[in-house]
Amino acid sequence: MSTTVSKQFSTFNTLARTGEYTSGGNSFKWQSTSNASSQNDVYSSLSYTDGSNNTQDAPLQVTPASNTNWLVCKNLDTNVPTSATIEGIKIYIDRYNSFAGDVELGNVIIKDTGIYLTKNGTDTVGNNKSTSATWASTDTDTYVTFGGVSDLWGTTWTASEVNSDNFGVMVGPSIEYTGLTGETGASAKIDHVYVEITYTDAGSGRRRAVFVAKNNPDI
Ligand SMILES: [Ca+2]
Repeated sequence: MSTTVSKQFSTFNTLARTGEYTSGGNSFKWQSTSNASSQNDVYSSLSYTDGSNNTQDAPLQVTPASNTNWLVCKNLDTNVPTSATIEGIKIYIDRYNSFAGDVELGNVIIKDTGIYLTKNGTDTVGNNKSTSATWASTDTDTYVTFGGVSDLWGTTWTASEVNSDNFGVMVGPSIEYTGLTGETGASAKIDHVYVEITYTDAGSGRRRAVFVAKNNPDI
């Protein structure tokens, strides 16, 4: 019998992404990253900053769509039994694009381009679960999900790997806009990211069998 547990990430950071939009050392980075730890309409959002994360004048336009930094969410606050077999991993993300649109200036478009798990907190592993979805322009406090109860994202997992402080998910969208000045990406908002892990634990099943035998003299 499988068990599914819902777990919260406790460490969040922004991380440069290969091939992302950069100019003069500036890039779109996630700010206030720990705001993604709970669903409370307090968000992590992008800002166009230099290598020291000081805000810079954003490019006049970004077209075609270009990738931004990863938001890395890792370090679960509870542990899967070390004897367990991991059956599936499902990621929940509550996010939206707060840019309302402007008939003269255009629009800011935010799309999923990378949704990966990570084992070491810095490198992607397995499959990209992005379907290139465009982020909705209103916050409905609903979650989009990636993976599932029997989905290992195209790789293998041990309990110790998901228990590692560096296990997590890397969320990297693209940004695109034309005809605007100083769009920093602040309309890209992530409210909450969490994970469900499904596992079977043969070890606990054996322990239950021993308990029955010791308490039944007929066995
Ligand atoms: Ca939040």
